[in-house]
Parts: sequence; structure tokens; C-alpha cells
Amino acid sequence: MTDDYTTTQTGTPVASDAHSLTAGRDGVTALHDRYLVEKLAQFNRERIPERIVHAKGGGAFGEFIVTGDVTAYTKAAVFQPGTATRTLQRFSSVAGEQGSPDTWRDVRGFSVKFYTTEGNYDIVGNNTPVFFIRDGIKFPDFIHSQKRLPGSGLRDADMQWDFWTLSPESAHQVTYLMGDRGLPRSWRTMPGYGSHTYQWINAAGERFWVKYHFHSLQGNEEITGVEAEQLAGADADHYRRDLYEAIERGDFPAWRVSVQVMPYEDAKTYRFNPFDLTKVWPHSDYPLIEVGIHTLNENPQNFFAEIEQAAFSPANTVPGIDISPDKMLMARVFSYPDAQRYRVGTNYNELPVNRPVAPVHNYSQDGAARHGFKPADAPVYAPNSFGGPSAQPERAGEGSWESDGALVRSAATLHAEDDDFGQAGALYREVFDDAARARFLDTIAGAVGGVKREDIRERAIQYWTNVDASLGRALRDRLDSASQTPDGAAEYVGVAE
Ligand code: HDE
Repeated sequence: MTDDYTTTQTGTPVASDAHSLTAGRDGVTALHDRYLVEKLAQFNRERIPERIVHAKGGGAFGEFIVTGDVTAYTKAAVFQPGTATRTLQRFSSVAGEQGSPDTWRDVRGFSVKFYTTEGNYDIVGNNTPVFFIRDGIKFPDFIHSQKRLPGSGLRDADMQWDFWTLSPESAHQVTYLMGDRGLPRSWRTMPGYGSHTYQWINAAGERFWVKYHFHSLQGNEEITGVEAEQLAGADADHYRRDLYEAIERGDFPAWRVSVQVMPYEDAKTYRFNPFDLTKVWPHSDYPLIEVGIHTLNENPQNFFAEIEQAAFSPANTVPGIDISPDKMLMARVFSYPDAQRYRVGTNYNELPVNRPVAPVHNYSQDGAARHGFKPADAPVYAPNSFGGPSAQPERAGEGSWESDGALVRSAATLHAEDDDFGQAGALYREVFDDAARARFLDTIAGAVGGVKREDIRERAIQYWTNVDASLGRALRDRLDSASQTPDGAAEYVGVAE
């Protein structure tokens, strides 16, 4: 007899790994076979709900080392010169389910958790600097349009393009998505962005607006639509495997982290709304300032415990860092902890992967699966006369901003150059080269070619005409010539899916 014997969940040795208890060899199975019942019941509960977005992903642990000096802008301990902080990063696709191929064209999630001495700090961004919408109230509609039809369970070009063309603020992000950025070669060879504008507060209490950029030290590399489709069939886990294997062989991927910093007062008079998530800030106005290097150097030991149950949230800020008046960001700080209470459970922050290295002092207690507790004589309410924790505002280092105070539902802003198509057109004309523009036309012709309803297809042509008039004409020509060949539409692959 060895010490490596099978037990029930409560530690009792079991009689068999392979044979249920039956009344005779052909008789009925005994319900009182406790191990059989426990084994089947536990198995039925192995899955937790997948993330409603960003379900398919992978990740690793790492280290962030500050190489620059941004003390003039933030007092956050994690960004003080020379500081090294352990991190967790998760990459993901947005629309596909857990088993979906990594190389379907999509935006990629780029989430980093910093286990700082002042609490967990999460940057939950994407590999694009902008987003499809600018008000969180539209997010469920947007995601529904990118997922599946309720009846057939199929993805559908009509609903994707219907939503996008009725939401013209999506043009900049759709230009990224349909361009090369939509198909990275690997997670290691793509950039990351905090995307939103965040707030930094320095030791003197001065406030700044910042945007985060992560530039891959491996360089940016993309794949073609054809390669992506081959990979989707040959290895649905291409990105997950690539990251895991690189770290196993000691080839640690790294990113240079920089920020653009806007003085607090500039926001009021900047030519467009600097809190609009559909816009980038030109580097000529706000150049990049290096903060540090982020390196991934340790694979998870257990994918479920450490990646599936990882809970990233833009609500996890630390002293010296706060949010901004971006409506999307304000919706997100509610939504993520809410999703995690549902998906992982009320006490998700007690799990090792989510637990901060900073001490936790507060009056929250109980709830499903709670295992941490305080001494029996610790006070359970505040204020109290028994020495429990009390809030210290000077330690919290919160930010703030002025608002006019009136409650409204409005898209209006006071900035001169707020529009939907300008930056999308600049991306197409000034950032893409000729070859990228040609690939882009192929991609949108394929995607719009999959739209069945004539009015939606027409709106899609108008949408791209608004981005760039010559692009709109070229798209119309391509779609017209495709519809003249009997099976022309079949030439186009549904690349948006
Ligand atoms: Fe998310 N998003 N999101 N999102 N998102 C989630 O959180 C949500 C948005 C992003 O690696 C969910 O725990 C709303 C922008 C990433 O685990 C959920 C809005 C950006 C991840 C959620 C947005 C993102 C998520 C799903 C509109 C980039 C994966 C389960 C206001 C700047 C995090 C969960 C990981 C995940 C909500 C928009 C990135 C439902 C309401 C913009 C990388 O809470």
C-alpha cells in the first residue's frame, strides 16, 4: 500500500476508481455509492460561465520594472523609478466563445494586473487604442450584433454591419479591425493600449490625463486572411500555444510601456473631446514618455485556477491613479466586478490569483465560499470604538474633476473637432501603406459582400465613403463586379467572422 491513494473530497479512502457499486454484476447501481455520486456531481460543476466577452484567451505571470521617471505626474508606488512589481497578463479575443479559433479576425484583449504594494492595479485594454462606441449603454447591443443570431445560432454579417453603420462612431475601430491589426501573428507580436484616458495624481496633488501604450519588443507582426483561416483549422489554439511555448523555452516576451500625458487644464479646450474612446491623441500633441518594461516570464501552473478565474477590472486603481469622465470607463468600473461576482463568485478576490499582496482591511464579511476571517473580537462595523480600520483620504490619493452638475443624456460636447470619421480616414490614408490599403479593401469587400439586405449593404458603402471617398468608390466597384459573376459572392470569405 502506497500513500498515494484515492479519497473522497473529505479525505476518506475510496474502494474503487473504476467500478460502481451494483446489486450483483448486472444489477442496479446503488445510490449510496457516495464516491460515484460525488465524482459525477463534482464533474458536472467543473465549468463556470465563460466571460460574456473575451471568453477565449490565455495568459502568464510577469514582472514590470520602472525604467523611466514619471514622478512628476503620479505618486503611484508601482510607477516610482526602479520599482519591480509582479504581474499577471491575459490576452483574449472578443467575440468568439471559449473554443473558438484564436485567429478569427477580431480585436484582442490586453489585460495586465499589477500586484502592487498599494493594492492591485489593473489595466484592462485592447490591441487597439480606440473602441467601437463611446457610451457604455450601447455595449450589450454592440456585443449581441457581433455574436450569434438567436434562432440559427449563426454569426451574421447583416447584424454586424447594421449595428456599425447605424453607429458611425464605430468607424475608427472598424478600420483597425478590418486592417492588419485584426490578425496579429501572435499575442507576443502585437501592441497593447489602456485605450481610455485615465487620471494620474502626483505627490503635490496635481492632476494629469494619461493614455497607456505597450509596444512589443518583439515587433509588430500580422498574418494574412488566408494564413489566419488555415491556422483556424490547423491549430485553433495558435496564440495560446505560441505564448506558452515561448515562455517554456525561456524566450520571454516584453513590452515597453509609455504614456501620453495631457495637463489637466488642456482637456477643457483641446480640439476634440480627450475622453472620447473613439479617438487617439496625436503624438505630435502629446509625445510618448517611457515608464518601464513589462516582461512575461512564468506560465500558469493551472489554467483554470489562474487564468480562467482571473478577475481584471478597470475599477482596480491605486493611490495616484484614477479614472476620467469617459462614459465607457464609468460603465466599465461597474460592470467588471459585477461580472466577476456572477462568474467566479462573491468572494472572487480571495482566490490566490486575485488576492492582493497589499493587506486587506475592511468590514466586508461572509458570502458564498468565504474562507478568510478576522479574529473573533475584531469590530464588524465602522465607525467603532474598538480599533478597527478607518479610511485615510490622504492615503487613498483619489482624483477628481469638475462637472456642470446637471443630469442629461447627451452626446453633445463643447469641442470643435468631434466627429466620427476624421481619424478613421487619417488611419486609412496616412498610417496604412499601399499594400495595407489593398488588403483592407479586400477585407471589407469580403465582409460587406456577406451582407444580404440591400439597404444595409448600401449604408456600409456610404460608411466607407464617409471614411474616404475613393475607398467608398473602390468598394462599390468591387461589390458590383462580384455581383455580376454568377457565383461571385463565393469568392469572398466571411472575414468578419
Ligand atoms: Fe470589456 N468586459 N467591457 N472592454 N473587456 C469584460 O469582464 C464591458 C471594453 C476587455 O482578460 C467582462 O470579467 C463593458 C473596452 C478585456 O479577463 C465584462 C464595456 C475594452 C476583457 C466587460 C466594455 C474592454 C473584458 C466580461 C463598455 C478595452 C477581458 C467578463 C462600457 C479598452 C478581461 C469580465 C480578461 C471583459 C464589460 C468595453 C476590454 C462583461 C460594459 C472599451 C480585455 O465585464
